[in-house]
Amino acid sequence: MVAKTLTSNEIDILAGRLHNARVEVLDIPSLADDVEIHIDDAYRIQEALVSRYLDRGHAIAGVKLGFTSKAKMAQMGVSDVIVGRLVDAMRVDDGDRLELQRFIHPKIEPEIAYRLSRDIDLDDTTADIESCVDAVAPAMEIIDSRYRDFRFTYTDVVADNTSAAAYVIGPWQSLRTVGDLSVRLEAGGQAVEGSTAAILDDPVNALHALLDVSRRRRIPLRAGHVILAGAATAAIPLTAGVARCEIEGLGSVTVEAVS
Ligand code: OOG
Ligand code: MG
Repeated sequence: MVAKTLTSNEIDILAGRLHNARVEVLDIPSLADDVEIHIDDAYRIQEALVSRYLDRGHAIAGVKLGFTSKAKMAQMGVSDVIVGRLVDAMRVDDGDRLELQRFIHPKIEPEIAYRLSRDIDLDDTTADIESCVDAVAPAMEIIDSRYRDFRFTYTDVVADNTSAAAYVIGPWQSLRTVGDLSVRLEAGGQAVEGSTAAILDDPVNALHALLDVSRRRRIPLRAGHVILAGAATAAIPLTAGVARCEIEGLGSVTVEAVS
């Protein structure tokens, strides 16, 4: 069955449900339980959801990719890359504290961050995203699906701004190849290890995937934006204590989760 296009009013109501879930720290059932959502409308809901941050004086700080690793795709039962927006309110400084009460059921994952040094013209078919990136850093993302038990469909998670909740960036360094570096994340007494090669074989490929999705979904890519390339391993639950991610040759990044 083909999902019918939702009206602006319906888009707004669904974005409102996700917004309230975040603000009230109360999970909701899958939107797909009530309504069939086309992927185009899922990105419209995401935009309406993010605009609620902007209405409150926040600014877009960047973009994030999701499901760029086989481990994440398997963990979440999906099979395609997704893109969400990062807002300044989600940023935590390296080493800072993060209040767990803000979140429903947070998980943390190791990421590679890139920094855009120039605006990208989405209509320029010759645009070269690699030449518009000037720095790379170890990073961690805190994801917090607004859906009960992290159970969602592909369109659900796009609508929910790809579970984006918080992120922390380690020391920026000039751009270099980060194709196959070992990654270790420790949080809440658990540890996961992997390689940056799990990110589409090389995180640089996430930049190309991002440009492709951004063109189709009209997601602006601007100088100064942070790009999270997608988790290198499965996510682990974030509980009180220090979470730390170390990436070979890039150093480490930490956050202290407090209850
Ligand atoms: C969706 C977010 C996925 C990643 O790096 O793959 C993501 C989720 O797992 O809830 O951020
Ligand atoms: Mg992520």
